[in-house]
Amino acid sequence: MKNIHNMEKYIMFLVIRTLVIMILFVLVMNLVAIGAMDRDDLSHNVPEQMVYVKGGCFEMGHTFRDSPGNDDPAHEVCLDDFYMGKYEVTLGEFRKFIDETGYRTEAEWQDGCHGWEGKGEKKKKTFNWRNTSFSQTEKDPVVCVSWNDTYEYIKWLNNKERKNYRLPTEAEWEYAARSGGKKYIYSWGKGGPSGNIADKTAMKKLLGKSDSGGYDDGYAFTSPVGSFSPNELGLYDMSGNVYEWVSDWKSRENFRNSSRQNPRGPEKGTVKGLRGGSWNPLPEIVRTTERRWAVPGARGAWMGFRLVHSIGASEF
Ligand SMILES: [Ca+2]
Ligand SMILES: [Ca+2]
Repeated sequence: MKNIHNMEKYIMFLVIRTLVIMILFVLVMNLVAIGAMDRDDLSHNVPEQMVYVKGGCFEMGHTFRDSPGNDDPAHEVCLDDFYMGKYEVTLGEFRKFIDETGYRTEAEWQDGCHGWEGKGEKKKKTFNWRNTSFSQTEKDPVVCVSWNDTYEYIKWLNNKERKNYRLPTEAEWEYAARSGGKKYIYSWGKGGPSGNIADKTAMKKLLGKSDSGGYDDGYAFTSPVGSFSPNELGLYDMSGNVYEWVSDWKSRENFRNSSRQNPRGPEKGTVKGLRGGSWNPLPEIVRTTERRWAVPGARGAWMGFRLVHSIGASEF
């Protein structure tokens, strides 16, 4: 009887042990699956027309010591992951917003936009996103949009698509333009240039300088987005084509004492940031660290924007 009792206890022990092993196995497999889903969500479930930008730390600002400019001093910044639009927002995309909402841009109900006429910039009441002073395709970046106009466009798009699009912060823009914070003065990296900048065609058509040599991109004004090679993150036209509005207010003091983690600029200000330069004939402004500003109501035929989308906790 004692042997039978011991045998029953042993069998019970084997059953319980097997059950415990099975439960542990199922738990571990579930945890592995959840981890894989998280990674998949971050790196592959990317919104349409956007790329996944893996966050990290980099030296923002006057890294190259080549310009005693407004990007001083260089300082370390660390960013969370985010998604960024491959392209500047196009004329065709902006037209959908206008068609659905009837929105009137600031250029249209105020005193127009700065365009190009003859050999110089000129502000005219008739210039706006539909009539920029030069011809554009639906794939060209929308221009003559103020920072305030971009705010209205993003509000409409977020409501329509139930998303969280926004303008990039200045730090996100620079980190992305430099292919994840690399020491690239221009977004095309080493070699180049490759983009729509103040080239031979621009010098000839805009300024009448027929003898100017060097790089020729073939476009005097805007070019369709994605006409040139992307940078190492798959982003097009980060240097040149059109300036891109960023979300930050300007503050030299804030840049000097910038917070290290996900800086967003000061709470208040009078002018908003613009990055990346444009087709307009000022070659130095296409540097990745170059910082420019304008009042939020400003518009020019060289100013557009690009979207980002937050991931998780960095939403704002
Ligand atoms: Ca050009
Ligand atoms: Ca650009």
